[in-house]
Amino acid sequence: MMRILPAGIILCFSLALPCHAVLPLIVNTWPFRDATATAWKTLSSGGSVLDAVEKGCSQCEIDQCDGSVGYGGSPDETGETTLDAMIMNGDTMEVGAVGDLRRIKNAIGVARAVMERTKHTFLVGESASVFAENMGFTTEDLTTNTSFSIFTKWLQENCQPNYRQNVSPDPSKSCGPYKPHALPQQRRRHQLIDIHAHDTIGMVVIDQAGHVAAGTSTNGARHKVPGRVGDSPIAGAGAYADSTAGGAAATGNGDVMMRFLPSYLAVELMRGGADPSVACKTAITRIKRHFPGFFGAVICANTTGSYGAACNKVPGFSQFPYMVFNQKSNVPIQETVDCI
Ligand code: SD4
Repeated sequence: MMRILPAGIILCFSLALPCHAVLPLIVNTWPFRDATATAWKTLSSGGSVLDAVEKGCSQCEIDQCDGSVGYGGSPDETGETTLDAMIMNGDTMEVGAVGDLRRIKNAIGVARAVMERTKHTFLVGESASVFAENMGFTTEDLTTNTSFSIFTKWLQENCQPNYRQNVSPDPSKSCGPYKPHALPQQRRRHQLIDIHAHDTIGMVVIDQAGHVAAGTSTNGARHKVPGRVGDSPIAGAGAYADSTAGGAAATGNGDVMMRFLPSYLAVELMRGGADPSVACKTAITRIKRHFPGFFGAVICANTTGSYGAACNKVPGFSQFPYMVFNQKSNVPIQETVDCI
């Protein structure tokens, strides 16, 4: 049994209930502390859960968190940085998303504009940039000295690694241009994303009344094929929110993870009563069954304020750090989960 106090603190009378069950709650992927703090500040100064997700993820876009969020990171095969982002309202089940967004820094802001200023859900590429510009977002070059030098180094190294397969010339040796060749009998299953070239921000915010929002922002995969959109802007893959159950968000190899809708699965499991840690683990296990070497992690939170995370253990990645902020901690706290 549990009782919700006016301050939003949930007392755990049952030992079965995790004692960190406190609302409001912010959970986000990776140790992106400033993003967590910004989301909390937004919420505590009267902002909605959507405002908190938007501002929190925008903070990472400004800070270029780990070089994997926002401008100046993950140049594609042509050297351009393109952005993916989404935001979801767990009360109304509305979603706004952008993929392959060019020349606009505030991708999650544009995602929110898609949600609020169109009847669509997902805009991509050049057209998304035109939409953003029309909505008043500034157009600017997303290239920085850092992204340019990552790109030139990659060119000097014969475009290695890259995401091409079943083409000639041999993509493990060359920069193309590529032409398709006959598919082999046995398809190889790749570990596509370099675990050191990643780190999407995925955030779940739940307020005292149990309203849930979730969102993501990323510059995707380094050296991606132009036009590639990852899991992060896809509802149910990158993030999912439902105020009758909870929220979840994912990070990692989006090319693989998007096929399993791990955020949707985790929320559905929580709806069925699964503890957030168990829900996250199950979402990871489902992918692992087919792609044991995939790199990825999921964060989960339910509407009682319980939360958890899970990740897939691969060489060089055995623990996953994530951020938590609730009434109890009153500061952003970094937590770590052992990968399975
Ligand atoms: C993508 N999921 O575009 C993102 C990248 C990422 O940790 O999260 N890496 O595939």
